[in-house]
Amino acid sequence: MEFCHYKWEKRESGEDDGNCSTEKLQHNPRLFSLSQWQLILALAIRIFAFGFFPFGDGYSISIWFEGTPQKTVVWTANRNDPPLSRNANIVFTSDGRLVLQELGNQEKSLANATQPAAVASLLDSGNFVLYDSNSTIIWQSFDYPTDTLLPNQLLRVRRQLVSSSSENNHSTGIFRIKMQNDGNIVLYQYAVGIPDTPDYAYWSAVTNFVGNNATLTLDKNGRLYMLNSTGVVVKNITNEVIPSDGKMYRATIDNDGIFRLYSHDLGESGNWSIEWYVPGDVCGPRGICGINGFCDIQNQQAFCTCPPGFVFINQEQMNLGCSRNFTVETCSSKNEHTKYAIQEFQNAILEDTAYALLFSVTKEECNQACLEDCNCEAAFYQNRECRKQKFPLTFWRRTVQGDGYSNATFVKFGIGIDGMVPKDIESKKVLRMDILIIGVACLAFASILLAVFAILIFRYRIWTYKRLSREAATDQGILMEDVSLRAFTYSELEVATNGFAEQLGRGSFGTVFKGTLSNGQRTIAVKRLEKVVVEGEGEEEFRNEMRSIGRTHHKNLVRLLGYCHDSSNRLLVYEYMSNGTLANYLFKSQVKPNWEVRIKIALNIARGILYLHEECETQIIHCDINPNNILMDANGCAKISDFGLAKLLMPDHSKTLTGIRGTRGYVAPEWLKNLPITVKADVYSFGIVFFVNICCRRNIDINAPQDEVILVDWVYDCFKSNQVHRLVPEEVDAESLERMVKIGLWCIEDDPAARPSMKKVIQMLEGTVEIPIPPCARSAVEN
Ligand SMILES: *[C@@H]1O[C@H](CO)[C@@H](O)[C@H](O)[C@H]1NC(C)=O
Ligand SMILES: *[C@@H]1O[C@H](CO)[C@@H](O)[C@H](O)[C@H]1NC(C)=O
Ligand SMILES: *[C@@H]1O[C@H](CO)[C@@H](O)[C@H](O)[C@H]1NC(C)=O
Ligand SMILES: *[C@@H]1O[C@H](CO)[C@@H](O)[C@H](O)[C@H]1NC(C)=O
Ligand SMILES: *[C@@H]1O[C@H](CO)[C@@H](O)[C@H](O)[C@H]1NC(C)=O
Ligand SMILES: *[C@@H]1O[C@H](CO)[C@@H](O)[C@H](O)[C@H]1NC(C)=O
Ligand SMILES: *[C@@H]1O[C@H](CO)[C@@H](O)[C@H](O)[C@H]1NC(C)=O
Ligand SMILES: *[C@@H]1O[C@H](CO)[C@@H](O)[C@H](O)[C@H]1NC(C)=O
Ligand SMILES: CC(=O)N[C@H]1CO[C@H](CO)[C@@H](O)[C@@H]1O
Repeated sequence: MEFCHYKWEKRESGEDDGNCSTEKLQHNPRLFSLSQWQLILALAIRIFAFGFFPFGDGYSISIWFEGTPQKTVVWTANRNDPPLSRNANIVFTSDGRLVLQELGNQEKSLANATQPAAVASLLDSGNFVLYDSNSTIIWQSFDYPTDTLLPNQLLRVRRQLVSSSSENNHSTGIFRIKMQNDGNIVLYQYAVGIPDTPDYAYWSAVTNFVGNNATLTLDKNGRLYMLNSTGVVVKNITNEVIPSDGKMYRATIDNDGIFRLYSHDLGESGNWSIEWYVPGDVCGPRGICGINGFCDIQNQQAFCTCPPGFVFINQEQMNLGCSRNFTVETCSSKNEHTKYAIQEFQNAILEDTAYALLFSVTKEECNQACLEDCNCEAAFYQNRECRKQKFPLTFWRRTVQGDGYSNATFVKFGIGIDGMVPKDIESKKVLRMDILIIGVACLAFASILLAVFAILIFRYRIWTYKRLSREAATDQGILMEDVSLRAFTYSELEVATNGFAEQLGRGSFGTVFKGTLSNGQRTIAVKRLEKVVVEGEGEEEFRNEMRSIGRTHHKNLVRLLGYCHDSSNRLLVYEYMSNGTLANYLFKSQVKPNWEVRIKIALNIARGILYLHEECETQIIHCDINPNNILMDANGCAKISDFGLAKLLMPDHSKTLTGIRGTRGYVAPEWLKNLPITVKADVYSFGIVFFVNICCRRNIDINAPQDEVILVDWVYDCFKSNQVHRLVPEEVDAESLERMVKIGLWCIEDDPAARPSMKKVIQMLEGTVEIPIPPCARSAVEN
């Protein structure tokens, strides 16, 4: 096989493309028949160009729209490389490689084709392709998108577009849009090490479980849609468009994190016009103003500012966020001269990481509470709740009016000394004067002063030491009180529940009643504990336990608002979950939740358990996860309740127990075998709840045919006989279903060590890791 060795040089600025001979201007010009080019143009329609594009003080190798006045770049090779010098060349070597040669630098590959290429060509679609000698495509730029998707380009599963760092610099920026293998299209913050988890996502097309190997594509009419693995349109992302021949389209994730669909009239000299974009809120892209930075909206654009006392870490790169421009005194070294000022940011929300919550307070009270608490650095006020925060603040932004959050007011407490006037410089001056005076004094009265100082300093130290430790203890006390919850009296709760009139349900730990607080403004659920029988369990221990539960804040956990410990009565006050238990939701509701909803619920539950196991201050093993203590809120979000209660009955998890805890059918085999209980016991219970949830039927259904009575046995049989489709009431994607069944089977492995951690379970549910075939070592444990 013979290959030609051609090269072409970078395009000189201002040089007229018309210099190329007509022979070069053929449709889809083939690189191997040309030499000494400036750039390759897909000239039949004169839309795209490939070659050296001005970048910084040099060039980048790019593909751009030649047919528009803006010369918009759509692809860049080795996008994170520094600008190329004038003497760089693109060389198509005689052995069929496309490389970059630059004086003094190592040769660099531009296309990683596995075989030698015979022909390179820029197609009219803007795709730069390499063919082998049989005219088969062996490499194409469309497979390695940067920030732009062009018509007929496919964004395949697990591929993503990553934004550019600025309009004129196409190195990777801080946002990305990913085609996930669960079929979802998600916008995430981008940086090395940031995983595909909802914590970093800021928009999704909510197309999960459309199926596997789905592909996002843009068609020539500017319509974005998804194809399944067989090439059938399964989901339209943008609405129907009126076909138009005279328009060019591109979909770009811009450097401001917004994914936009643009159009441009062919032959027109105007700008690109925006056809569609997500998210709708310019402050929506997560991380746009970095940590502590506030994203404001000005002229419909995101505008970053720093709170008082903070400055941009880098004025040129506001997404790095803000840092303090003076040192803060810690709570324990509080001195009387420190003053605090407050700045209110209206209609602002942030990622809530409150360390303390106050309920039923006014804005003024919230403001005052933060001012008086030396631990409080900011507070977030919404729905009569005051959430005290510490720096750093994340995802802090102005809300768009009318999105339901607009009533939220963020109250920021700038911290300063003597009313926000930083004294650093002044106090340094004073210090220097002191040194000078002491120096002179020392010369005069050296020995006497030294002796006196020694005694004084020694005494002062002891005194300050004592004072500091006392203060630290008080501060600790304040903090504990804040975090701990409201302590109710029995009669208060009797009134709130109207004499325990309306029973909501009975759980393993007691009966739950509905009630209201603050003159009917807040609905609550009061749980009367009935089985707390640990001998000698004093009020203090009970309160400590309540505090530790009260410190848990997670969107998939039911929040504890307060408690009551009056003589023999122990009651817990929880937020009210209007849509009842998961059990009722699955088995009793008129319209059964669909597959997607059920998967979402499984993820909610898994995230709540993960928080208990790994993310809260002290690890909490739930011990009784079942569909009756998973509750649904008004938005269809599942939340776990009753966590932390097992400890009240059974203070030492590592000891073996005489009675079986937990709910029949949901307990892990180690409970029966008197083995130590670990977090993996919860993973087992989760596995059972998971099957109940995805199969939408009871764990034990006596009305079912005999071999289907016990759900997990039936699941196991169906999995072995390749009939998992029988498990779900509706038609679902077979591969997704099989994956789900495998996840559940891993969770209910007999051997606790073989069960995955909740973190792993979530990764499997999100489809970010492969799921091996479970060993199915489950012996028939009949509880
Ligand atoms: C392009 O942006 C990257 C990342 O922000 C930066 O490191 C690089 O210096 C920039 N290059 C030029 C030529 O401005
Ligand atoms: C080609 O592969 C090399 C080494 O694996 C890598 O450094 C380079 O970024 C790749 N280039 C492209 C264009 O994918
Ligand atoms: C081209 O096709 C022929 C016949 O189909 C085959 O033998 C040969 O290996 C192919 N060459 C390449 C580079 O794929
Ligand atoms: C999805 O793609 C993988 C490899 O990329 C392949 O093994 C699998 O069979 C595909 N699944 C479907 C349903 O096409
Ligand atoms: C997508 O939109 C096209 C054109 O409006 C329509 O024909 C098709 O049925 C839609 N497909 C889906 C899956 O909604
Ligand atoms: C294109 O947009 C830029 C900035 O948005 C503006 O300055 C310019 O006037 C526009 N050009 C045309 C032809 O509309
Ligand atoms: C800190 O920043 C503020 C403006 O935000 C400025 O007025 C003040 O002088 C700065 N203080 C120091 C010590 O740099
Ligand atoms: C919650 O319950 C109400 C009333 O029963 C119902 O109308 C609503 O659809 C439910 N919401 C969800 C998300 O299930
Ligand atoms: C705290 C706050 O801003 N509350 C406002 C919520 O919205 C109502 C009605 O728009 C206002 O009256 C409140 O002042």
